[in-house]
Amino acid sequence: MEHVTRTDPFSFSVDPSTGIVTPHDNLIQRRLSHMNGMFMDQAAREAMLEVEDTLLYEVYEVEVPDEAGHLMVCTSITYPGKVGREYFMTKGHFHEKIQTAEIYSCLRGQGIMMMESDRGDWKAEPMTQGRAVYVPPYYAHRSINTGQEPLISLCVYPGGAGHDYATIETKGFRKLVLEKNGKPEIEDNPKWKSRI
Ligand code: S6P
Ligand code: ZN
Repeated sequence: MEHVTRTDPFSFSVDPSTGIVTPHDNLIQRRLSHMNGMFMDQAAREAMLEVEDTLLYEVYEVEVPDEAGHLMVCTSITYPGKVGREYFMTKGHFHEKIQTAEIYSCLRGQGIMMMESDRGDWKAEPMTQGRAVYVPPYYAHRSINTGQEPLISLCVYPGGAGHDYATIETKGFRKLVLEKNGKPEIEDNPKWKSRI
């Protein structure tokens, strides 16, 4: 893959049916094996892993300087499926510079953006084609695919924002999205630990 750092004006294409960005510089692929302890039903995850290390989500990144003033841009593609009753989702993170926001513009699919602030406030917003979600500063964010097709968004966030995965890995989100009677339902995470 061509590896460049772009400082001149440029354009790129985004295929709304696959989320593939052309040209892109990095492709991140997260599989079930990368999500240790993140799904509620550990036994269901282990049983799935014995059969296949399923691809849960991908991120196509366009490389621009990771510094204030630039805008980081990527697509986020979460595939449909469940681990036990819990829908496939991203790890979720705070930005390392916690005061930085992000926009997710949904291009395809159905899902929920779960957001939770460092103070424990939370909000779930619908993700569907043609709808955008504003993730404010101080909010961790996770995309959850509750539909039957890939959930695809174009994400834009400030250069230098960085990613803090460790907080969510150790404390979790306060709320989970689980299937109940064939529909997504928001439930308390029994393992959630307050950050305050
Ligand atoms: C980056 C932005 C997205 C996510 C992507 C994967 O700030 O929020 O591009 O990186 O949705 O999620 P995660 O939690 O594994 O980075
Ligand atoms: Zn982010």
